[in-house]
Amino acid sequence: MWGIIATWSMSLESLKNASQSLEASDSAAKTVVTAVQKVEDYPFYKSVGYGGLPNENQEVELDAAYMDGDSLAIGAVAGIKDFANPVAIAQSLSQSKVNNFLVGSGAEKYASQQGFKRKNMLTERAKKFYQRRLQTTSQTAKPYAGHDTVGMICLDQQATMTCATSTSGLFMKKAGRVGDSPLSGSGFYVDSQIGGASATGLGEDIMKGCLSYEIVRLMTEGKTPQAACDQAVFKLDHQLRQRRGTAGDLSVVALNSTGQWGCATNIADFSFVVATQIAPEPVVYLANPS
Ligand code: SD4
Repeated sequence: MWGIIATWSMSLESLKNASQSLEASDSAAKTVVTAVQKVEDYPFYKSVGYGGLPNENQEVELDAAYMDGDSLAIGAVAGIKDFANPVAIAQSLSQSKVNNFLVGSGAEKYASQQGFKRKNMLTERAKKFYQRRLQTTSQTAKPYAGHDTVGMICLDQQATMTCATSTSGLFMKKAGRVGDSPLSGSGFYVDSQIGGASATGLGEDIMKGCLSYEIVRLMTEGKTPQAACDQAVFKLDHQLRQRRGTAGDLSVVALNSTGQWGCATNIADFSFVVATQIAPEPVVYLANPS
């Protein structure tokens, strides 16, 4: 059995290729990194990779992670500038015994030493968007509330599972701000013997519930991916509303080791994409709060 699930409809094209790779018995490692790279390379997605929106200093700082569900190896980068494919750097970091999570200039030095491709990730389009947004933001004092972090979980025919995330984080974030996406257990987690999960939304709130690990933990107890996603998102949303009156956006996807999948959200029309061996043509679904 193979399967792949990804946050947001922007992952559709990537999953078409991923579906073919998995059908041809490619590894989950190669498939997930290639699929996330494709999203990173596309200039019109405003919160991932090239064309991602800048921080308050007009710099594009990217976060990404990779996890191997067999060895539980993790690699991650945060606040990295001027490199084309943060997810590939994260995967490379997962292969070391230590120094798996590098930030800022340390991550850039590593990427450069390893020969990763340098690229100015700020596009003219993103600059213009920034300027327009700056005007409205200073009038309404509302930060950007778009949510398009890519997170994918993949199961290959050899029963290995992997997952990966990549994001430019919140638009107009402070320099050095890190969200949930590169944090193990919050933005992602995968164990080939059980399953994996990935989150998107307001990182500051996702971290409060270690959402991805919580979903995998619930699957370990025997819950289906759907039941685990519902329970984890509902509980955190409830806790936050009870204690401070509001909850940030929380959306998750999950896949287990048998290819069953699930999703949950507390926002309207959260889109995600799924392909499995049983239904290999990727389908975009819309989820709503239940
Ligand atoms: C973050 N969770 O940096 C990310 C943002 C996100 O879709 O998911 N956007 O907080």
